Amino acid sequence: MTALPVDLGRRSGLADELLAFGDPDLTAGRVLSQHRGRWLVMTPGEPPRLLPARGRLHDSDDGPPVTGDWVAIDGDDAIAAVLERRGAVIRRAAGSKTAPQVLAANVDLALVIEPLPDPNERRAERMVSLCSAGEVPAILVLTKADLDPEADTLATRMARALGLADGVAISVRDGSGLALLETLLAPGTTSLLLGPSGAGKSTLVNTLLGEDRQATAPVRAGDGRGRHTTVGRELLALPGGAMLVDTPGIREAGMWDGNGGAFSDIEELATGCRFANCAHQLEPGCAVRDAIDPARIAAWRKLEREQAWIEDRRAAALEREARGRTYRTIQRDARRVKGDD
Ligand SMILES: Nc1nc2c(ncn2[C@@H]2O[C@H](COP(=O)(O)OP(=O)(O)OP(=O)(O)O)[C@@H](O)[C@H]2O)c(=O)[nH]1
Ligand SMILES: [Mg+2]
Ligand SMILES: [Zn+2]
Repeated sequence: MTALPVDLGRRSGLADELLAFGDPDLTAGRVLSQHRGRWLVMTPGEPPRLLPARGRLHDSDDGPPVTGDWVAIDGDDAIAAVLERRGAVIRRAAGSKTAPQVLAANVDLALVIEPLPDPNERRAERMVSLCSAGEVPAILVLTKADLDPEADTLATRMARALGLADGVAISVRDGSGLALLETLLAPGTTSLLLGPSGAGKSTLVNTLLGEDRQATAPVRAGDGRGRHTTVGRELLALPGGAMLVDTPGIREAGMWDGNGGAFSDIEELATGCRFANCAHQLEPGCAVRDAIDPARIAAWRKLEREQAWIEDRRAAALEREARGRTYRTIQRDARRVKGDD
């Protein structure tokens, strides 16, 4: 039986990247999903395999491999290196003040998902900030368009307010918007679904796949919230040759690397404010206040404050680490003097 040629997404210069490691046994693969200390990795022409990663990867600055990573696999079938991440969406790890979490790597396009009839523009805005910070272009996708007759207008208006090039309203029930969305998922590219639980991410994935691969569940009757049905991030190949990452519903999307210019509308107008540090509240001569939705200005301010807070935390953690290192060096030198190292 000949294996089907599997497209794992485009990656220019892959062969050279591998050669640069200087180990002729290395082969390239792509991480489909993560499983407690093992990664499901696909190499072209072979079924996916669960592989361990070399210990040093766990402590590296980039952290262990994540879904979407291109990795180098060594002769012993272990992940030896993570290749440069081109486009990654990173948040502050839930419950941590000082650790990042890469949600997915090598992402060409993020689909910021909000469900109709009650999409949350502020939540979408935060997602767009994380995407921009990771140099991942984003589009807005409003799901469950069958529940709102104004879906298309709303998608266009909200996308514009968020500074995005595209906003699409889709429904898997009546099929609206799906053909348009599929044109945005180009063969060889990797797209990432980002949105709250119950928004219909996995239902969309199944529809695009043409099979019920991902588990889905109705939202709760009382408050319409999702049930966190999807628990891991998974890279899947669509029939048209595009790749898509299904993700668990996001509860928290803490800032990590700034808003990446997601508020360029505010920042551009702000050059016309009388005061350089204008917060666009009550300052005289403000060029932003009358031009931008007050809720967006408030959101910008909130994210700026959050970013400043996380940067303080990160700086403090680095300092602690540096102190710890100095202390360890002193201990080691002391041991050397005693001759037991
Ligand atoms: N009316 C309507 N309901 C939809 C549509 N798409 C999905 N749903 C429903 O929304 C509910 C949640 O769908 P899921 O696909 O499980 O949502 P999810 O975003 O994957 O949720 P998590 O995995 O928990 O993050 C299911 O009951 C779906 O049938 C749609 O286009 N219209
Ligand atoms: Mg799901
Ligand atoms: Zn101002």
